[in-house]
Amino acid sequence: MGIICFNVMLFSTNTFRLFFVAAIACAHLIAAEETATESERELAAAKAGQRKWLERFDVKVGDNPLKNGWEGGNLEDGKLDFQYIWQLGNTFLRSRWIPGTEANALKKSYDWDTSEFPYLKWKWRVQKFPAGAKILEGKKSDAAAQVYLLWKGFPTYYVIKYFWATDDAVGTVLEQGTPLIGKLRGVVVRSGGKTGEWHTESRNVAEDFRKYFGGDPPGKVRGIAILSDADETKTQSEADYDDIEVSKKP
Ligand SMILES: [Ca+2]
Repeated sequence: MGIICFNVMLFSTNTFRLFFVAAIACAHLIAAEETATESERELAAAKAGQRKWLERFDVKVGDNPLKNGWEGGNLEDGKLDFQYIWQLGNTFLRSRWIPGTEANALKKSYDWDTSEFPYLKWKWRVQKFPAGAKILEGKKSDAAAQVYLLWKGFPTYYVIKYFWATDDAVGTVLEQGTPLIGKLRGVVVRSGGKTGEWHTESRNVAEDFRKYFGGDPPGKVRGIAILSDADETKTQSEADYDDIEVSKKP
């Protein structure tokens, strides 16, 4: 469809109006095609009980995420910058770190059994990387996009963070916490790259838990969070999120 539309637009340059009409028509066609494909995929997977949507952000632009089941994760000052953005028939969530705040974060309670649905999949794209950030260096530890999971064991809480880092090597692992407070492991799953490009991640969360904590998860995942920050580097940090799902297969 993309090539056909490109050609239509290329050969519709007689007048600006024709070009404009062709461009709009192509945008609708691409959106319709993506929607149809996505709908078919969703229907088939749901019918087979293979996956469940956690969040697609397909709500009205201008809505407040805090009214759609999400809570502010920035407890210090409560300042947040999250917006629903609509493009090509789809709505997604944009997160932009506000200078002077600790982080731009949202969290949502979501119980899910990783023994039944081990995979977490989501789409994200970075708009602005925090320049000079280094995950393992406390005074530079920022990332444009992060997805967190929480397990409530007793007495230990467990957190796995998935980072899209500025330039740390993929596979870099951040270790924080103690058994009495909680243990956190953060892994860089993507690093750098072009801004403005969507990427999809698929993680076997049950396997990651065993790998990073050395045993099975203490029950279900209890919550998920997304975060952008640049408070250490005092630069900028911005990313988009969409289509978060859990599934039985990658
Ligand atoms: Ca969406």
